[in-house]
Amino acid sequence: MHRLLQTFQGKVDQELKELGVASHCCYCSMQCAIELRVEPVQLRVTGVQTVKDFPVASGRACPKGITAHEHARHWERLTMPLIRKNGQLTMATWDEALTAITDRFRAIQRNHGRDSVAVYGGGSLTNEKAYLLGKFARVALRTRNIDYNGRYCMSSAAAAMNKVFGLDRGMTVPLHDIPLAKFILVVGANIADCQPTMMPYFRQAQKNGAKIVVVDPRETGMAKVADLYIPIKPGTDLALMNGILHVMIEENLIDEDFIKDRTIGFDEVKNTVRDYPPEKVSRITGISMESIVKIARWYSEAETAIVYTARGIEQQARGVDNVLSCLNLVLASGKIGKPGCGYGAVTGQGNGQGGREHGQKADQLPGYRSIEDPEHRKYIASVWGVDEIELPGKGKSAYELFEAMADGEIKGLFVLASNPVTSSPNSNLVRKAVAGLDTLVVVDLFLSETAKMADIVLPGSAWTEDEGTMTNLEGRVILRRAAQRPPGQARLDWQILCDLADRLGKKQYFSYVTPEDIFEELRLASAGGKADYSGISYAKIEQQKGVFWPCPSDEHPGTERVFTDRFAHPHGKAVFHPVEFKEARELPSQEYPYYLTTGRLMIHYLTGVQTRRTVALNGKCPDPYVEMHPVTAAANRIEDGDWVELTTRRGKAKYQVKITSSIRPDTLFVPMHWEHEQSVNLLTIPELDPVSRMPEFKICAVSLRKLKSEQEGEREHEQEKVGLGR
Ligand SMILES: Nc1nc2c(c(=O)[nH]1)N[C@H]1C(S)=C(S)[C@@H](COP(=O)(O)OP(=O)(O)OC[C@H]3O[C@@H](n4cnc5c(=O)[nH]c(N)nc54)[C@H](O)[C@@H]3O)O[C@H]1N2
Ligand SMILES: Nc1nc2c(c(=O)[nH]1)N[C@H]1C(S)=C(S)[C@@H](COP(=O)(O)OP(=O)(O)OC[C@H]3O[C@@H](n4cnc5c(=O)[nH]c(N)nc54)[C@H](O)[C@@H]3O)O[C@H]1N2
Ligand code: SF4
Ligand SMILES: [Mo]
Repeated sequence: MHRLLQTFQGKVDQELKELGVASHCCYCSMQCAIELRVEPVQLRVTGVQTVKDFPVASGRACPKGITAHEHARHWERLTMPLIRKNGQLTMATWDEALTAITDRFRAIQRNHGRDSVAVYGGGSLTNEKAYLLGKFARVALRTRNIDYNGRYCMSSAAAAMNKVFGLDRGMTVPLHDIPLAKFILVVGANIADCQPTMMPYFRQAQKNGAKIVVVDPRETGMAKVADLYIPIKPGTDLALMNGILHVMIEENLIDEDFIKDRTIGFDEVKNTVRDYPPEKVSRITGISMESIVKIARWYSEAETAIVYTARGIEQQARGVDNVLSCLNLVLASGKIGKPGCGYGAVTGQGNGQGGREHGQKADQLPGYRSIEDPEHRKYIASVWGVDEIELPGKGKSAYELFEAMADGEIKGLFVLASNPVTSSPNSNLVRKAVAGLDTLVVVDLFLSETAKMADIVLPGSAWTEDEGTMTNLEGRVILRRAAQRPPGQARLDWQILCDLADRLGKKQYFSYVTPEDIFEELRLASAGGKADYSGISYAKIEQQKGVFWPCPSDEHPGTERVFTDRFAHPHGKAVFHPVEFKEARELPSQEYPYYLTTGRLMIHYLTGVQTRRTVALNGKCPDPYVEMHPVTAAANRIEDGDWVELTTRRGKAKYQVKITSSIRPDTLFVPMHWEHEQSVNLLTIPELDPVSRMPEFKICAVSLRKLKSEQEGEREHEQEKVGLGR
């Protein structure tokens, strides 16, 4: 029976007018459960319904979820392979395209070494595809250079959690613990816009008596629900956290027993934070001493508490240290490993969590194994049936891959499900680097900015077409079923990888009949690793409505709460890390007088390739803009709707102004959801965190110039669109 029809068994409604297929929204890390309504003759998805009896969002979905099926059948969807001929992307057969890719990659690798071809993945891929992409790089291409967009996303939080806990599972407790917390600290996370269906958990917590504190330079939707909103100066959160801990120590508010029994390294942190009295921290952060003391007391006095962080503090060149400063607080409070207590790095992409566990990161092998650990290498080599010495070592991180392309060290690039020309910092350099490649291959649904620059574009599969598992922000592994076939000649991503591996002479390692076969191999590969999925199966996921990893055996129910009696380091303790405040790399100056920060809007998703093609969403917000405080606007004689040119040391871009008092007067905000000359990454700084290699998307110095009129702005804007591409 066709795989799609197996999916429908037992779900066919009475009159066979519509089928219901269990799935999860393709966008953010909540992975809200939805049912795809499918017209059964042509197997066409006609709509989406929310699902009440699935935990996580319990019948809720945001406007993106309700319309998430639309882009999959947008008229611009790629349906044929394309090859660049005489400068133009031209329709081609699969045979031509796959032959061209293998011939060109082989020639590059022959002439410049195996590592001269790089692979770049994404966090919207299912676990099966992410796993397969890692294996494809290491076994089929045998290159060390594979990384993915999660480097720009979760890498700082992941590195900090690994240092402190010995394990990176985004959230240490499930969402249903939020209403149990009596205090919640949210640092640099705009959950109201980025995980909208999580908000009812916070409201419930407040009803149960919780106090919520939100730290953000913008008074976001999240900040508006807070009991205390802290409009922090960008880049100074670490000082604030050290200051809060200073007060907790001074006022004897720490949990001495927990520190003694379950942690190591507190004394050094104590010495460090001695230097962060409220007066000093208030000067650095712009936050009142009263607020600093209040947070320390609220946190300590509450019986239960959870701290959440997201990209606001993580996407900085001190992102790891920023998270470490938050984790020092968590450990000193002793509020972790118990119901209603813990920490969460709020994962971003649909499979941001699983995408970083199974091998598309430069230094990782499946199951969160290290590519530099001889035992780990040996195990994965045995699962894959290759010799350990054939496995390449650790490769370059995302932005460093583009630097290596600019230097001519990397000459070929294979991109699956990401738009890095738009989403990388300092895109002027990235554009040049990519334009200089010998061969760029992009597998996507649309001609994204990156795909437009490719030599070969392959039409891949949308989320409604591919079966597979995703791991949500809680660490819950869920399953999406396929509901329709890819349009035209588009193919399933995993089959494309298998076809290419076959042509590269590696067929025996890539023989799968279904995604479930890939998952079965992933289970084995993850067995005994930190992210152990070996006890998870498709059937169990359906039965239990998701399974939390680690889940090391068939009998194991999965692990909702981690660290209940020990942390994941071999000694079982959590480790404090002293961290000192340092200013951001670029501070406002006379020439560039404001901070520029970047982030998200509820209506759009990442580089907007999908949501800008969804009429109901795009209609609400078709163009980017810059948010500016009324005081800043007045100082520059700017009115709402005026056009300005923003300039940083790296580039220029033009935006319409939206005046709002919800932002600090010293800070401008531009959302990241647009490509080409509207992309804010023309302006961002490629300063990287020394440990996580995360770029500083959240802070650089910017100047603004008012354009004479809206027309002038628009005309220049139109003119610059011409002539893009390769
Ligand atoms: N609607 C929508 N939802 C999404 C996404 C999307 O594109 N659209 N993307 C998904 C992905 S991949 C991710 S990673 C997540 C991101 O989720 P978030 O990290 O919550 O979102 P951002 O808007 O990037 O940044 C959060 C906040 O950080 C603040 N910030 C900036 N600088 C600082 C600072 O120095 N200190 C502090 N404390 N805060 C600062 C910004 O003002 C912003 O409000 O969202 C996911 N969900
Ligand atoms: N300035 C600034 N830049 C940022 C950030 C920021 O906050 N500020 N945030 C960073 C973060 S957190 C992230 S996660 C990155 C994200 O950056 P990107 O990875 O560039 O994000 P997307 O826009 O989701 O790109 C996904 C592409 O894959 C395609 N696609 C989606 N699903 C599939 C699939 O299943 N198969 C195939 N073949 N294609 C698919 C889509 O059409 C789209 O073109 O951006 C980073 N860049
Ligand atoms: S975008 Fe996120 S919150 Fe909205 S429906 Fe999709 S998974 Fe749920
Ligand atoms: Mo992200």
